[in-house]
Amino acid sequence: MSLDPMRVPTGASPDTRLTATGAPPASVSPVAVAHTDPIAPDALVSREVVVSGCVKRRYSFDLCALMRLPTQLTGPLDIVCLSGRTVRGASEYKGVRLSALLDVAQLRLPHARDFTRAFILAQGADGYTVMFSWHELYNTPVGIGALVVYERDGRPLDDDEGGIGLISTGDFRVALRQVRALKRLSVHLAEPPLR
Ligand SMILES: Nc1nc2c(c(=O)[nH]1)N[C@H]1C(S)=C(S)[C@@H](COP(=O)(O)O)O[C@H]1N2
Ligand SMILES: [Mo]
Repeated sequence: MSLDPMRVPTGASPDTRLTATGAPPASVSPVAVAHTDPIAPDALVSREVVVSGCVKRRYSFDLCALMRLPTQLTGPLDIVCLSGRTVRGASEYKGVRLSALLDVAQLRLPHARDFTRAFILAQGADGYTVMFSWHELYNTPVGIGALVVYERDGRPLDDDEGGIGLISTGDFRVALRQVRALKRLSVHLAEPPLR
């Protein structure tokens, strides 16, 4: 099955604005463990993002390559951590859809329907890793706001801000899937359960 008919939406328009809607529930904490914010190490910076794993073409996107893809703008956004602490507010991030990078690299699947169990791991320079499912990215509104970003409030993300990053504007707690210094997007297939 071709992925194209299921893309959401088809043909991204340049400079589309996304605005997060809806308030988070009282608690979105999925686990009962204490959450502490890691200390930002120095020189944690990314200048290119590698797309690897189950793809037809392993692909490396530097800033120029990202800027050739259709631009997306977030609109005002509060970056809130799991604890409820606001890490920062931003009036706008600029970037491109995570799915646009995947569309360039193209998923490599043993069987056409295997996209239903595909997932993507997004990893920062320090190893910080978050996950998106194919369905989230292509079959829910989350995919519209899952962006690889390179600019905030009209200025490029400095080295001390990690350079290229990732953000998911549809999340309740945006800080968690905000990956500073995004280095790698790897595509995987979950193992089907044994019968
Ligand atoms: N690469 C990387 N990104 C990360 C983290 C991290 O440890 N490494 N921590 C996350 C968490 S828990 C929070 S609260 C925010 C903190 O935002 P900041 O590092 O941009 O200030 O980054 C998120 N992104
Ligand atoms: Mo955090």
